[in-house]
Amino acid sequence: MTAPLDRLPDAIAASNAALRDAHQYDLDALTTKLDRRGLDIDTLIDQIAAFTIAVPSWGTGTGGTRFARFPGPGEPADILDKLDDCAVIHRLGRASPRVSLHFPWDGDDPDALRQKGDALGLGFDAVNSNTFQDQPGQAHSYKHGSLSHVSAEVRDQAVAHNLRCIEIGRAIGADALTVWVGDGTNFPGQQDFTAQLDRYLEAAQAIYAGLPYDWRVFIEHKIYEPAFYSTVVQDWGSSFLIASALGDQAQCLVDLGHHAPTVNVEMIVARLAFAGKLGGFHFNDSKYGDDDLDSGAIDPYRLFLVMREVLSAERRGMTLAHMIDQSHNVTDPIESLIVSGAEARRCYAQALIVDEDRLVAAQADNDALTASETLKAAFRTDVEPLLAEARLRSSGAIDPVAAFRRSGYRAAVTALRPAASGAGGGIV
Ligand code: PSV
Ligand code: MN
Repeated sequence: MTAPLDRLPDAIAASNAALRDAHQYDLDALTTKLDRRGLDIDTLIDQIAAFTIAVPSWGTGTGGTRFARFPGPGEPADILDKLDDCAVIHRLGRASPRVSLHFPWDGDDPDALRQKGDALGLGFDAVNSNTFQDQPGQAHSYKHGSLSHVSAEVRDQAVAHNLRCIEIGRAIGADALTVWVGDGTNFPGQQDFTAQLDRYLEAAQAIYAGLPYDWRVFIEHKIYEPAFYSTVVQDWGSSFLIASALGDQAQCLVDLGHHAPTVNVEMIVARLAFAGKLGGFHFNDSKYGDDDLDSGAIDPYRLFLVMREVLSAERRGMTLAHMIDQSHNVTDPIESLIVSGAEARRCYAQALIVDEDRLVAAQADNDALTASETLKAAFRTDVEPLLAEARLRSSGAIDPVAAFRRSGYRAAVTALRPAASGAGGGIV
């Protein structure tokens, strides 16, 4: 029997053969259009290919809500299966050469992780620590918090876990740690806001002290959940304050879904970049709260506006970690992650073709309408042929989801992997 991953080359070749003529026609038409604007198609394709985004190991399994989880067929049984799925995503979409791991969800065996990554041609992005759940056999519970807990023993345990994440990360070639804690309160008066932050900071300093000199630590904020009244690191202001208190190797991570629905996230991104404290992203989309829906699924225009700020920060020399953080409840996670990587690239490509001179002139003239239309002109441009060509030039698929379905990968792994249990709710 053909090994699941070995099904991809033929599927990509057959799918591309069927689509190649139509793709070339579309690419030629777009080339003509962009040419009129003085934009060179090959330069754009190179820039698009250089934009990569890490996939989250935890996103390869079917996610769930607080109410239930409905696993799909062929769910990965362990981190090695997850990495196989990540390799599929990258081989088809060519946008995600790195994986972001989460510990202890992804075990504690750096050698096995590194070997598997090397065998699949995958690298590792920021590692994430989990001190928002208890693990079997754990000495102290995180029920009432972790880094900000009233008990020094709990805080020490959470710090030790973060230091272990750094150790594993070093062994697998990662160079950043993302810290998100669910610490907070459900009741006014449950904890003292100031004392809680003070304890958090002291614990975060102990983690920071264990950072290798060439590492960064990303502080991820989130408005609410699991705590509903107050959260210790609830907004970009707190994140900035913490990252500033820690030092130069600490930066802020913006998870797109971690803000109130009407908040101007692109402006937060711009502010953090201005302050030199923007470290990276967790891309996803949301309708109401931290929905963790697929990137660009709800508000692609906002993703585009965020990408403009990303591009602007990168043009000023900032190095940003682009990662996806999604929960796939009703789709095949591999397909969702392929499409999400492409959506991020699409918005990045649209940001690349913004007529910046026209925009600057409109701003100088206080011509709000022209300014807005200039952005929309880029956003309305169908850049799909550029994305497809970037994939094609790196041996990927013109239409990665079509090639994935043609490959029969999901059915092949379903035959090999144990069926997952759907019992219980909870996050991915
Ligand atoms: C919290 O909602 C979060 O965004 C953090 O990044 C966690 O690490 C991840 O989701 C866990 O699913
Ligand atoms: Mn996140």
